Amino acid sequence: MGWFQRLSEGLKNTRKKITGELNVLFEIGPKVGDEFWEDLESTLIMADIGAGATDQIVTRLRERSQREELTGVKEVEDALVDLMADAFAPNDNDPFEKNPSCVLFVGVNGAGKTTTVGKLASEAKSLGRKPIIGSADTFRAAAIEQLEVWGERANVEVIKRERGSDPASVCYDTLDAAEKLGSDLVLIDTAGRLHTSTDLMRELGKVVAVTRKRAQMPVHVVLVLDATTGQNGLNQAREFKDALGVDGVIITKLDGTAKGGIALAVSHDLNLPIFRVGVGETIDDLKKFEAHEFSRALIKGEEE
Ligand SMILES: Nc1nc2c(ncn2[C@@H]2O[C@H](COP(=O)(O)OP(=O)(O)OP(=O)(O)O)[C@@H](O)[C@H]2O)c(=O)[nH]1
Ligand SMILES: [Mg+2]
Repeated sequence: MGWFQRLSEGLKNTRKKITGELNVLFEIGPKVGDEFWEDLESTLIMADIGAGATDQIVTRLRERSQREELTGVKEVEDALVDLMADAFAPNDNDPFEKNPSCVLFVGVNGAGKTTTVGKLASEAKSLGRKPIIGSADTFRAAAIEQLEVWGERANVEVIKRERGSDPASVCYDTLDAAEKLGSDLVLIDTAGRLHTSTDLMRELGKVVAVTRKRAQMPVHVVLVLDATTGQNGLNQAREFKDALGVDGVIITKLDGTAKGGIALAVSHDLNLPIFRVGVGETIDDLKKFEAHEFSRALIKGEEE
């Protein structure tokens, strides 16, 4: 199955939520006026894409429909896909394409941080880069072992200390090792924590600050968000962004959820680029995010 098909299959449940309504709406077409636009607005809001993005999309679609006299189902649908893609924050600063680059992965418990680090290490390796992994989750039982399994799968070295060590020291060690080995991509896993836990967020702030100070390469903070958490993901993103200055997000578990629309709410409302999306648990199930492709999979489910 090609990538678009996998994304489209993953977004099936989110799409179902939208297209039932949309198909009825599009059959009638924008010629019915206010009612059409109001119904379109509530359909998009129901799909978790948020009031801000919805308002921008519907206002622009309405203008365009009037200006270009769009009435056909396909025309309106294509314009909706375009405008939805435009509502995402631009993604022109991908830390995984920079060389060299150090990335700290943060997020709530179970979001998919460790898995994502493994997938990215493998991707970087296959592109001929020299990644290295740091295990700064020194808190959760078996976190280090889990990361080592990913390191083996990706054939990438994992720098660690015993459980309970200071996570900032692991970041130090990892950067030391990266310099010695000539690594050009440093991927650091951190312990999951609730965005509402002030102490743990402060600790993470310290880890980020120490890493920035020590690193000779640019340091980026990437938030990993589980799509299935829906609207709560928006709160998580806001808190992590405020506390740490997040550079962008990776949305995991888009496979199967009906809440995939949250990707747009987070990106639009908080002006955060989406760097990657996860659609499964295996090493190849992570791909670069493309706004147009995503929007098309969400609305139409088929390739152009
Ligand atoms: N279906 C699906 N599962 C995923 C995806 N990404 C991660 N997972 C699963 O989510 C679960 C948690 O993943 P982890 O990588 O351990 O999450 P974490 O954020 O490191 O968790 P903590 O370290 O406990 O905070 C695992 O069972 C993963 O296989 C994805 O894109 N799709
Ligand atoms: Mg983890």
